[in-house]
Amino acid sequence: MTGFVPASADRFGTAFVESVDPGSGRLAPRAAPETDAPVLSLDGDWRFRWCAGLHDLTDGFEAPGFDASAWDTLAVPSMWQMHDLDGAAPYGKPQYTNISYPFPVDPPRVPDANPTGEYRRTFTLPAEWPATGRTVLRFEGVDSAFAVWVNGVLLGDGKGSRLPTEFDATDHLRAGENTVAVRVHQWSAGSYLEDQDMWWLSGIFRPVSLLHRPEGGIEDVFVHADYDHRTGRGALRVEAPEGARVTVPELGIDIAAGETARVAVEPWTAETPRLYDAEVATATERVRLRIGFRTVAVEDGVLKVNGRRILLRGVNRHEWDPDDGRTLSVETMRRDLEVMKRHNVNAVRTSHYPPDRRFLDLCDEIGVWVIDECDLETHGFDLSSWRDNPAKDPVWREAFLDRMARMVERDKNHPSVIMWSLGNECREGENLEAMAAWTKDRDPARPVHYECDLEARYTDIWSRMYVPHDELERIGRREEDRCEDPVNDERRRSLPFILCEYAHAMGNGPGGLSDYQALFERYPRLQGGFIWEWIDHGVRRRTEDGREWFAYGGDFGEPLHDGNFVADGLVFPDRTPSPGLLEYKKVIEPVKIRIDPEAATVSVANGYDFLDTAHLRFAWRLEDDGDPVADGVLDVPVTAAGEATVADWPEALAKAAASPSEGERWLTVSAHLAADTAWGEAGLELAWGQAPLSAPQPTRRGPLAAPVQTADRIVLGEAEFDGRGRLTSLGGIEMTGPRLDVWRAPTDNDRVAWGMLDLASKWRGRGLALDRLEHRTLAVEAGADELVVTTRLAAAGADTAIGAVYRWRADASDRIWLTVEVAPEGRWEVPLPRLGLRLAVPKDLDQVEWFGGGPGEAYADTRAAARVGRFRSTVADLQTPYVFPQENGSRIDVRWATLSGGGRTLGFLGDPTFALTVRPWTSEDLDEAKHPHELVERGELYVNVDAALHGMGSASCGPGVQPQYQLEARATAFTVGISAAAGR
Ligand code: IPT
Repeated sequence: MTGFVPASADRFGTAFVESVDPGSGRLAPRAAPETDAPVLSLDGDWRFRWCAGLHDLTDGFEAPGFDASAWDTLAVPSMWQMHDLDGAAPYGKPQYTNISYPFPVDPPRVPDANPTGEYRRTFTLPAEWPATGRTVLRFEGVDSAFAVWVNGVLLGDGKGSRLPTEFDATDHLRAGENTVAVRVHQWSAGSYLEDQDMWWLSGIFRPVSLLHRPEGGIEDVFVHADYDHRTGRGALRVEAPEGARVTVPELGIDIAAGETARVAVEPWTAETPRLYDAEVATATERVRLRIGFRTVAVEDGVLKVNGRRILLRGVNRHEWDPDDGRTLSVETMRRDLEVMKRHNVNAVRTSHYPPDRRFLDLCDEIGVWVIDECDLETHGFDLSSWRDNPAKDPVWREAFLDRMARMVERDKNHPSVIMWSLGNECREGENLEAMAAWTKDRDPARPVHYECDLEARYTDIWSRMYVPHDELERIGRREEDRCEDPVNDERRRSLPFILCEYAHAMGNGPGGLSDYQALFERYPRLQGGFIWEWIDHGVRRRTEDGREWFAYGGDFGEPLHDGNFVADGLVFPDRTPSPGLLEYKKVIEPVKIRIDPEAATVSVANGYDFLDTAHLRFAWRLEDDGDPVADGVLDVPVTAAGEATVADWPEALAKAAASPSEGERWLTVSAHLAADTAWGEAGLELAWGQAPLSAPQPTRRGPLAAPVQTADRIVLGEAEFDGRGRLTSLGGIEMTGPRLDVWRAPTDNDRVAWGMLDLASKWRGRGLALDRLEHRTLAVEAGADELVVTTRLAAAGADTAIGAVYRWRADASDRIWLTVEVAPEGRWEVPLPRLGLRLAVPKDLDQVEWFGGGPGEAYADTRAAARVGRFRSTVADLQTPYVFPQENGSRIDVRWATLSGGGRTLGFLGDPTFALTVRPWTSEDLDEAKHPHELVERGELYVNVDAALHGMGSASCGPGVQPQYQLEARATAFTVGISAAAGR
């Protein structure tokens, strides 16, 4: 490491802003553990002035006598662009870009329009503040460059937004009242290193504090707490100032700093986050530590913790709050971890910067594996072929090293941190290699990660993003394409592999998770991955009449933006789980339950890496057509991690299963938390399995009725048709349709495809124009026992078409049966969005009940979480409010469904199943809308009864829909029964 530059008075203004130096006047980075030395928080209201640029600064604002009483007040921590966005937005607005820098790429220069915040506050040094020792001013995070004065004296300046900075304020403090002034610039040379895919926001956004540093105190500690799984013993050694003692009362440890104690311990893992309270003390200071014993190693080509292979069921987590931006409360951090753990997530990559340090305390306590990633991304240089990329320019070397050191030193004592990541998307360069070398030297006990080290020359694990399934399988077999250099090839082939990003959770999807997980479970080399990403970064707004909505790129009038690409998380901006998270939970469930009806057994495979199943309770439930028949508990012998057990059905289950079934019978076995944990309450379901115990019920069909034709209509059983063969009512319920429909409001995965013509554009293209098909009736024929309506669907200008023949029959059950024979004509080179029927029905039929897959939405490649059962919902609750409106809400494998209300019921019966959506708006409305609050309910409900839908895939960033989930356009037929009554 190069040294830290001393402060000098001319280091502010342009020279400072555009300097590649990471800062001046700063103290060396350190862990700064919790201490008994006095601490004074400087969070709260500060005086604030927003300036348009460096030409607009306030002279002398740092002087103690300066009168700032007319200035605004602004909360510290906060981000200034997040203020009053529905009102005057006094400090500018957020801007979102993904890869592009939002300013001309001319490093290290930044625009003249460089919004700057001037902050001031006074504070009173408590009377008991020690007169000896030093006093340090600590900033946990300031975006992006800042200079600091105490009582009018410049202490120094800093860059590196998501990293801590400390200044020594001792010589400039006085007893009683003091003034601290901070000038923060939105743009700086540092911005070139902070091109993460997120909103550009500024300010003192993490806490600020004043720390007393006693003489002979503990400036820093470095805990080395290994675990030897062969002996069950931990080895503890703490680097601390000479003379310090280290005590761990629970373990009877009392050693000097630098000494090693070896004792039997319970190891720390993400599944068993066992922490030991420890203290490191000198005569003048005591610091508190929470120690977790664990050993991370790459052995035999596999990443192991405590001697066992781990499987990362991870998410990429940006820090986001829809009201406050990247300023997060501890409650929000805890909530993130609770929601993750409740959904079986066990790992976080802190994309793409170190999080608020308190988040890592919670990771230690609650238990997740963390890849701690440095605050570094230069992605925007990609757009100019990586010319002048700071990663390979020696001028930037110190800035790179500085960032890494500040992260590693701050976070080195966290057991949850199992890997250091150099950053994201900076391509390759010597500065990255230097970071890796420094890190390995400083902390040899953790592997180094960096995705753009393509031949894994300086990383310890091979990492990629968005790899398609087939290539991943080759990597799993260690049969990947060769590196150019044979030496690199051999080494890389020996490394474990992770997907630091995969399955882009933008909008509806991601599809194909089950298939990824199957590969992770099959090949030891594939150690899992991290979904992109945890949360939609939507900004909460309100309409004038008070309705909530979430803004994305472009909603603030940004001249350059990347639209809703910022909304690609597993939870919505308000942190409610999306269907994607529920799917992920099922796919990564820690135990796999398989029911064998023939053998009358349940097998439980324990997929935890460390935990046995003692913390789980198993339950069974038998249902006929979704109606409860019997339930009970299942005794499953405690099963060790990685082992499987087969349990016989209990007597009560065997007996109930042998009773005659009323309808389709399903057995569900589920695993629940036996007792409360830090993140979930007793009873929380973590895994389940299902099996049918009887075949689907055949539908009853009576003798067929004959169509009766009058002058202007046709009557068939309960159904009435107009002269052109269109159904107008059934059992007195008026309706429009059903008619063949193939359109869906394109999903983000249909729409966005970097560099390729996206599917939605092909669907809309002139050759197909599936969004504007016209229906033409070719013939209406009333036969002896059926009405046959022959039609053709085609769009103006298009030479492709779909032939559709509707065969209507009525049986004695008052049900009408519709079989649609579909025959695409012309050249079809792309899959269909969907294939099904659409009809409009009265608005009051808004209570939906179905027997089939549920409770949530599910599509061909996102269906793991859909279980077979009986579900009820209002139409409103069937909708998934994706931040950008798109196809959503389809229920899969529906055997039957009813829509009721106003004393009437409309029933649909599958042959054998269909997919169902019910909406108060049309697919075209969904397609048109840019935000959910723009959708206006129409006067009727729109029902889609679908034979099939094209899968979701992950093409918004990554591979598209796998072949087995594509909806091929080909000749086919499907049947549905409709009645103005409930039931079968
Ligand atoms: C990848 C980025 O690493 C991540 O930050 C995010 O932008 C993601 O894409 C898409 O949401 S990089 C991409 C070019 C593969």
